[in-house]
Amino acid sequence: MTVESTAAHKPRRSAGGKTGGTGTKATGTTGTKRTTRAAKKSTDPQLVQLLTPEGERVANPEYDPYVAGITPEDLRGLYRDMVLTRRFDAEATSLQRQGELGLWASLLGQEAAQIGSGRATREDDYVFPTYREHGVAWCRGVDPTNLLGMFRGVNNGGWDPNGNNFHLYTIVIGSQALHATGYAMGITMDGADSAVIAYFGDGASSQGDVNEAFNFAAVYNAPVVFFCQNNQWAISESNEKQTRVPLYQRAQGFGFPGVRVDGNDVLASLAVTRWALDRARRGEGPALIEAFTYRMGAHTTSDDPSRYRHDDERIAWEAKDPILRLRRHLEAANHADEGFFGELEAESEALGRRVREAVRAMPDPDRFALFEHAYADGHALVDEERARFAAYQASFADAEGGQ
Ligand SMILES: Cc1ncc(C[n+]2csc(CCOP(=O)(O)OP(=O)(O)O)c2C)c(N)n1
Ligand SMILES: [Mg+2]
Repeated sequence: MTVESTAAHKPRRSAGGKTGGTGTKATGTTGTKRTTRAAKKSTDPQLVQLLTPEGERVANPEYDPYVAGITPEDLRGLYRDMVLTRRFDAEATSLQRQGELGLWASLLGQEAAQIGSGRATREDDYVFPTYREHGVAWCRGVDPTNLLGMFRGVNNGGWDPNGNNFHLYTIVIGSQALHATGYAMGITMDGADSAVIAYFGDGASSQGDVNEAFNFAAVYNAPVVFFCQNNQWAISESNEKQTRVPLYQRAQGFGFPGVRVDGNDVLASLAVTRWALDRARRGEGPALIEAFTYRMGAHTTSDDPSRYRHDDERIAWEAKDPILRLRRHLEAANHADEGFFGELEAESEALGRRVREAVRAMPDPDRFALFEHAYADGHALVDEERARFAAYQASFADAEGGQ
C-alpha cells in the first residue's frame, strides 16, 4: 500500500481544513546496500507504476482514473516530449564540453518524472524548479535556448517567470520549497483555484528549508505539491546519507499524504501528479510525491561519478529507461509506426542545431551590468565597487591597444 492510498479518494480534512494523518507502516530501507537498491523490482508494492520497464500497462484502480482519457496521440506526445528533452540535454552537455557553456546539470534518466509531472500542470498553476528541471520547462513552454544563458554566464536567469508561471532556476538547495509554499498561501488568499508545484531532490529533503516548507504548507493547508525527484544521489552522497525512512513517508509526520511513484514511468508520474494537484486545487492541502528515479549521468559536467559509484548500478537502471519503456508500449500497442519515430529523429536533430546556433550567437553582457539591480536606488558601496572595477578594466587598455 502506498501512504496516499488511504487518502487518495478519502481525503480526511478536519473542520479546520487540515489534512489528517496517513498512518502507514514504515517499511525501513535503512542500511539497504547500493546493489540491492539498484536491483529493486518493479513489483515493489510501495511504488505506483502503470507501465512496467517492459512497457506493459498494468492496472491500478487508484490512479487509472487520472489517465483514463489518454489517447494514443497523447502517448505519442509524451514520448515526443521525452525524446526532445533528452536531445536538448545531450546538446547542452556537448556545448559545455566544447567550451560554450560554463556548466550543465543533465536530466538524463529523469525525463519521465519531469514530463509526466510537467504535463499534469495547468497553465495557471505555478512551478518552482531546481536547476535540473529542463523537461518541466519544456512542458511549460519555456524556449529551451533560454535555459542556457545562465549556464553560459551571460545572464542571471533568461526568462520572465510570469510569462509561463515557471520560476527561475534555483541553485540554493531547497529554498524554492519555501518560495512555493508562500506563493501557494498567497493563491489561497486571492481565492484562486490554481495550485503550485515545488521540485527538489533527495538531497534537498535534508535541508531545513524543505522541512519548514512542509510544516507551513500543512498548517496553512496550502495548495502546493512537493515533487521530490529521488535520483538516488546528491552529488556524491547516496540516499542512505539522507534518510532513515523512504522519503515519501516523511509527509506522514507533517500531516499530509505522501506517495512514491515510479519516476521512470511517465504515465504513473502524470497520474499521481494530477491526483495531487487536483486535491490541492480542491482545498485539500499539500501532498508529497517521491518520484523514484535515477540520475544516469554525472551531477553536473564538473562531476565524475566513477569516483563514488559503481557502474553496475547505472547499468541496472538503464534497463528501466523511461523512454525505452514507453517506446516498447507504443510499439506493442501499435500506437506508433516507423514514420513517427523517423520524423521525431529528424525533429530532434533540428532542435539540436537550433540550440547550438542560439548559444553561439548569445551576446556577451555589458561588463558593468553585474552592478545593476543589487539595490533599487543605488548604494554607495556598489558605486565604489563599480569605480574600482572600471579602474581595473582600464588597466588592461594598454595591453589590448598594443595587440
Ligand atoms: C544550500 C546549499 N547547500 C549546498 C549546495 C551545493 N549543492 C549543489 S547541488 C547539491 C546536491 C543536491 O542534491 P539533490 O537535492 O539530490 O538534487 P540533484 O542534484 O540530485 O538533482 C549540493 C549539495 C547548494 N547549492 N546549496
Ligand atoms: Mg538527488
